[in-house]
Amino acid sequence: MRKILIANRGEIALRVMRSAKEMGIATVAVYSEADRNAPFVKYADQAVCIGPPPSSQSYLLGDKIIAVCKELGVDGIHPGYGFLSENAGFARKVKEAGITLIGPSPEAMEVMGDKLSAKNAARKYNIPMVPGTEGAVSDVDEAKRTALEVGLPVLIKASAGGGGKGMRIVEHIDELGEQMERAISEAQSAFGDGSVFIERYVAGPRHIEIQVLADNHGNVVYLFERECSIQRRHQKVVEEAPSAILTSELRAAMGKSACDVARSCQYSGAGTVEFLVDENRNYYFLEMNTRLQVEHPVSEMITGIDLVKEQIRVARGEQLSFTQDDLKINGHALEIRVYAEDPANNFLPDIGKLVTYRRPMGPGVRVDDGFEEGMDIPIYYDPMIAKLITHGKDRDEAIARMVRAIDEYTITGCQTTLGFCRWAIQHPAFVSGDFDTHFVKKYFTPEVLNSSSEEEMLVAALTAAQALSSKTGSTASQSSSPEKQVSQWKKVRR
Ligand code: MV4
Repeated sequence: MRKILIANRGEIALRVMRSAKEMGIATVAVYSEADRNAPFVKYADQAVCIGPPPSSQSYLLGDKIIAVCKELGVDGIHPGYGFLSENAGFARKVKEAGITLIGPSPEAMEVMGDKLSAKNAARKYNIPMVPGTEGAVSDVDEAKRTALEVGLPVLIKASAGGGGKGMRIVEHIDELGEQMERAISEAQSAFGDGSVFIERYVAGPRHIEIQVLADNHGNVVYLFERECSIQRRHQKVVEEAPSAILTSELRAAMGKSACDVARSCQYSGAGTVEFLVDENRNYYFLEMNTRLQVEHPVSEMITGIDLVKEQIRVARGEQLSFTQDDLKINGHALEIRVYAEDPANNFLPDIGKLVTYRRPMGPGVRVDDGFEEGMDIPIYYDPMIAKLITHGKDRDEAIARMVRAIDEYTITGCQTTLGFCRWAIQHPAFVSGDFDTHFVKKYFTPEVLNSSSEEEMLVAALTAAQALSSKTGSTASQSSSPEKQVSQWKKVRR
């Protein structure tokens, strides 16, 4: 593999190119008109504009991307995450064009893309799963029998869904029929597939996922877990590795189960197996993501493995460069996602221009981003500005580093989730490790972000400054009240 095309944008395109460069592989970027000046376009050895800003007219045009590959003599495609990364149809076309997709086979994508077929493949390996229906249900009486058998509440899940899409909770048996009809018609219109299934609802679970790597020589290894319970409406906020609650026994058992899930679909490359862990530390397989995930850096930090390089090695037909016994957990890593969203305003996207953009630096800090100061954040895509990752000798050091790095980060021009993440990782429940997937819902209100003491101090300081400047006639702003200046200051702060 001498030249690869990255069928993606932003931070992940740049991240993939960096590993390719270290391996002596040439890189090709494809970009939309909205991304003309993006760092990933400048970083690539070659770059081709493939269309207007909407991803349906650019980043999702598989045929056009394959045509670019043929024109430029590209022999591998890295799809990143999102866009075409889990599209089996695209994977098949890439293969037919004689190009290597850096990812699993179309068949593995298909098996794991459908949640019921994923569970059925995994069942042959005795992997723990939440009790529920084995196949799709459309008969209300059958659904009721299952619900009573496994115990209420239950969840109705769309087989073609995933990541929380198309889920419905049912508390009372007499709601089941109506909810099922709704779930089926919703799934039909959202995914073109109305298959739904039922599972017992696990009430306060943790979301823990295992990173796996498999080559085409029968080697399958796990790179430990990522704790992803701190999320908001299925959007992850903080990720860490390792999890504060896994014992080495549980880690080994979940790791083996994850490798078995990979074996069940003859997986190849990097993948993630998602589990729920309940309050008694029982674990249940949920689904497998057949791509490199956003939060992969925390696994890289604690293992020292470059996951993108391993993906490329596997795609070239090589063996993994290490065995399970070579792997050990080194320290602790945290990642926060920095979004251009306003936590004070229901996390509405707050896109705009990055007027000031200064990254944190120093020991144990990694920033994966795709922006430079002065750039506009395009409205067409996910508003993630950056991933901020810290590594420390233990969890306390990783948290302290993250707080310090957040405080060094200077972003003005739009609201960001930096302050929200700072609040989350300093919350007593997070610090103690005693939290579940309901953390944000349980503890967050917009008020927690305007620390009133901080505000009062600022008002006092500005009042003093104004009193002073009116006496001396100096240049300090005299036009607005201290309260207004504080609110303006808070707006531009980060
Ligand atoms: C569940 C569950 C409780 N019980 N399944 C949401 C994402 C998708 N991968 C599966 N999800 C869940 N499945 C049963 N049987 C709770 C969730 C869930 C969740 C899972 C992981 C992280 C955050 C979550 C937030 C709400 C619900």
